Amino acid sequence: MNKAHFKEVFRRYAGNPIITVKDLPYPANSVFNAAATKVGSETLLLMRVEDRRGISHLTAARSKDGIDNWRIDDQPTLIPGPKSHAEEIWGIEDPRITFLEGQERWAIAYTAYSEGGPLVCLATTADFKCFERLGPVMPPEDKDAALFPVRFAGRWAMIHRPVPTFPGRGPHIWISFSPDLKHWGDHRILIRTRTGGWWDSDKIGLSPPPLKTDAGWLILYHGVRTTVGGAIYRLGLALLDIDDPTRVIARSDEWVFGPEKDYELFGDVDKVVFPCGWVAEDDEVRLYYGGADTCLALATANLSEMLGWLKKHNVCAEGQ
Ligand code: BMA
Repeated sequence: MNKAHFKEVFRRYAGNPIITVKDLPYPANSVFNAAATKVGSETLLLMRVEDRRGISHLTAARSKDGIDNWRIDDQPTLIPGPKSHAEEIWGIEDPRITFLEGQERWAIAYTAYSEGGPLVCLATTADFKCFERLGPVMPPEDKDAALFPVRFAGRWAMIHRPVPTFPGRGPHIWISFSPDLKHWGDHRILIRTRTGGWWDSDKIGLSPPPLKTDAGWLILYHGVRTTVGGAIYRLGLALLDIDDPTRVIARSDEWVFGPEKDYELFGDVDKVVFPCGWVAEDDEVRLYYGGADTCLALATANLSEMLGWLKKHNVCAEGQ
């Protein structure tokens, strides 16, 4: 289909990028890949900021409408603590926030860049000022993790993306379960990378946390294809059964969103759209994404349109 005739499901905010390194109150290299949540009536972003050594930390930004007038913390909000948390030696990256129902706390799943490679860590907070670290919950290499907001038969569930040492088949998206957020097991593959020429044939990973809808858990994931011009990071949709999140009931054939604008095409890493957070209010979803590993941008979509598009593009007749 001609690109020009594709009806955009996600519509870019005309004022993009919404936050760049020039908006930070201290010097840094880049600001991108932010988690998002509502705190009271405000939208909070927990942004990945890469400093001028190349090490990332997380900084909070708050806005009344989730679009502009962002108030950014004067100092980094959560900094790597390699003295007590050795796994954070080369920084903390790409957070995803989930409000845990019944706990009155948010959980943050983030990537710690350890000497053994990137791994998944969890922390919780009640105010985005004090954080309680649970430490590493998945060994390297593993990233792109987020929790579901509810328990399934008494267990928490987490989506993540381990990288296999087994050659030939790309890294898949996995799901694991835990009684206490600390000890994880019952690991299984949830969504596989495709093969050959597909847009998501080299690697895939969860983007924002799963979103509860009447049709099931809506999943937005990034898919990577490596070309002679470098890797292209695009986004696809999937749907999981509401009671059994190990069951994939829909997955899109096409990508639903990809790099097209200059702030997505050119930056520290070209041709990347990388969301780590979305906020749903009634039928409207605001998606916050990193553009080319350099800035933060916003796109909006209607939940009903996303689900309608996924139904039309679903490759799962029965599960996967
Ligand atoms: C992924 C992560 C993201 C980054 C993306 C593109 O592996 O490291 O933080 O945005 O690559 O460089």
